[in-house]
Order: sequence, then structure tokens, then C-alpha cells
Amino acid sequence: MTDEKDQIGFGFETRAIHAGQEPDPVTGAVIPPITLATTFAQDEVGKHGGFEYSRSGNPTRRALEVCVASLEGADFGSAFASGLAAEDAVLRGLLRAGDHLIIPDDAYGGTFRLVSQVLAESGVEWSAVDLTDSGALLAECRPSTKAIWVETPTNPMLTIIDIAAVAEFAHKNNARLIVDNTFATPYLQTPLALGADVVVHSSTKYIGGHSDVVGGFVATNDSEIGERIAFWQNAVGAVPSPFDCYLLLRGIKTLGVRMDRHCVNARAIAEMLNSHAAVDKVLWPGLPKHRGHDIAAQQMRGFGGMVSFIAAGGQDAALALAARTKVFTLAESLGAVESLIEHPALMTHATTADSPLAVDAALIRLSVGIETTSDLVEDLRAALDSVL
Ligand code: P1T
Repeated sequence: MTDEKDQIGFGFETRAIHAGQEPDPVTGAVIPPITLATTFAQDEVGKHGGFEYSRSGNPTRRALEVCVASLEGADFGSAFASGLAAEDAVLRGLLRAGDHLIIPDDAYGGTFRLVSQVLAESGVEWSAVDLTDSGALLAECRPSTKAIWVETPTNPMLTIIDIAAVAEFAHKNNARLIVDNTFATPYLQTPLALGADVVVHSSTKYIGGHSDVVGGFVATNDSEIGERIAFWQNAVGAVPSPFDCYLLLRGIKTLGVRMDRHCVNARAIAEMLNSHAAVDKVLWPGLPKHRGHDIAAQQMRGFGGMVSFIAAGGQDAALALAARTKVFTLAESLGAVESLIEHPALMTHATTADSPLAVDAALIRLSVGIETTSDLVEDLRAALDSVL
């Protein structure tokens, strides 16, 4: 579905600004109009300009789909109303009763809820595996295993999974590899180029980048999967509004510069945390001592803006400092220009309690924004000092 010129020959930032977004042929408007029409006039029955009804296809959404697909190096892209709607399309669209799915033992809590409470109801079996452990992966793989779900870096532990290695394993075992690329974004990591079959996004996060739109995306180079996802998008109908598509297109234009700045600020925060007595362990793949540092350095073009850490004083210290920052806002979600702090065990990952995906109660997750670096470092340092 992407035009050839949207894929080939241009760099990331050029595609982020232009792919799918030619000046309007009638007015010359350089930004695609927000096309609110739900229906499109036909000259004769079946003879139209490419759009019939907005659930099936909308020009603003099409511009977004071409743009994000181009950034992921994908031939097919479908936009959804949320990241979970995109995940639902991939999982329920591709898996049948009796199929087996391998998920990571560290992933977004909502993904776990979708798999364990929705997908399981339609008869799909699943197991949670430490995907950094190839022996564990081999032990869990069955003849019925049809897909492996990867997040890397993971939410919230920032674990790094070797995409190329898991892709090779999946394909040897006739399974598909799906990668949730929300934390890295296509600016820092392109899973399809590393062998993944499908890429999924919560575009609510870095792609939108401004905490003002909920969205999801699926990208693939496999025409069979691409058609199935487009069918699911139309048949189930969890589509984003034209205004949401516009907000996402607007956000994407600065994705590259935002990510560069997120990475710089995250490094400063990780280094401060690393030497603070109120911190037991820092989880950021850019630190050379991080378990996945070498793989991250190979498969990513930067280490990202998410930093997690274990508070030395346990849950009480974690909750106290989460309430005491002034520049970091205590809130769920991530990936926007403003810095956020949260307590995964009681917030974003509460749904994983008592499951293989349960998280440490002393864990704090930071979405490091693009504010002035020293303001962020000093804000967090003051909160940490206060719990010593
Ligand atoms: O919220 P939604 O747009 O539906 O996206 C779900 C989702 C999917 N994948 C990952 C890796 C995610 O982090 C999320 C949403 N996560 C949060 C809201 C959060 O605070 O972690």
C-alpha cells in the first residue's frame, strides 16, 4: 500500500514529514486535510476516487498508514483506535482455537490481560516465557505454537530481546514473530528488517508524542497478514477518528528529534540513579552493565527514553518518591514530551499481580521527557534524597 517513493531513497526524518502527505492536489494545502466525511460520492456504482465509507478507508487515515508503514519499512500498515485494538487485530485475526502463543514474562499489563482474559476465551493457548533464555523458549515451543510475541525493550523492566535470534527460532518452528515496537519506535529499531513478521504499536506513546491521542498501528511486509489485518480493521471497526490521525501525523513529524532528546535525557537520569544511595538497581539498556546492552547496541540506533529502577527502601520508598517529584508527573502512559513517573505494580501492571508477569513492588518506571536535562535530574535527585 505504500507508494514506492514513500519507501525508497529518503531518510527517516524526510519520510516522517512527507510520506503519504503530498500537497493537496486541489488547494495545494501542505498538510493533509482532516477529512471528516463518513461517506464518499460515487460516479457510478463501484466507480469512486478510492474511498467509499470512512470505516473502510479515510484519506487522513490513509496518509497516516502510508507514513508509519514507510517508517517501519513495511508494505502494509493499518491504523487502529488504540494499541490494544491493534494487538487484538493481530492476535484474534491470526490465531485460532487450539493455536498456542508464546508471550514474554515481562510485557505491558494490558497485553497480558488481552491474552489471558480475552484471547484465551476463544480457545487460544498461551505460555509466558523468559525470552532471553533460548532453552526456556525451546522447552515451551509446541507443534501448535503459531506465534511468538516480543516486546523489546520490555515494559516495565527494559529487558532486551534479540529480535533476529527469536525470528530465526520462530521461523524454524513455523511460527510468526510479532514485535511490539512501542518503546523503541521505528526511529530507534526496525523489527521487520531484523526478521519479524509483524510490528505493533501503541501510537498513543512516542508516535503521537504529546499525550493527547490514543492510537494503535500494525505494520507488515507479508501480504497475507496485511490483508487479514485490513479485513479485521474494517470488519471489527476499531478505527481511529480523522482528527486522531491528524494528531498522530503531526506528532510523527518530530519523532526523530524528540527521540534524540529522550535518549540524551534518559542517559543523564540513568547515570544519576546509578550513583544514588536510594536506588538498588537501574534498568536502562544504555548502561554498559545492563544485561541486554550489547544486543541493544546492535539492534537499536539509540537506547530510548524509558528508565526503570528498584528503590532501595522497597515499596514504601517507591510510593513516597513517586509522590514527591515536581517536574515528573505521577501518571500512567509514556512516550510524550513531558516526563512521567509511575509505580507499575499498583498502576500499569496491576493486572499482572500473582501471574508470571508480576512486577517488583519496589519498581519505579520513568518516561523521561524532553524538558531541560538538569531540571529533570535535580527533580528526581531531590525526591530520592527525601526517602534516604
Ligand atoms: O494504551 P494503548 O494505546 O491501547 O496501548 C497498549 C500498549 C501496548 N503496548 C505497550 C508496550 C504499551 O506500553 C501499551 C500501553 N501502555 C501504557 C498505557 C503504560 O503506561 O504502560
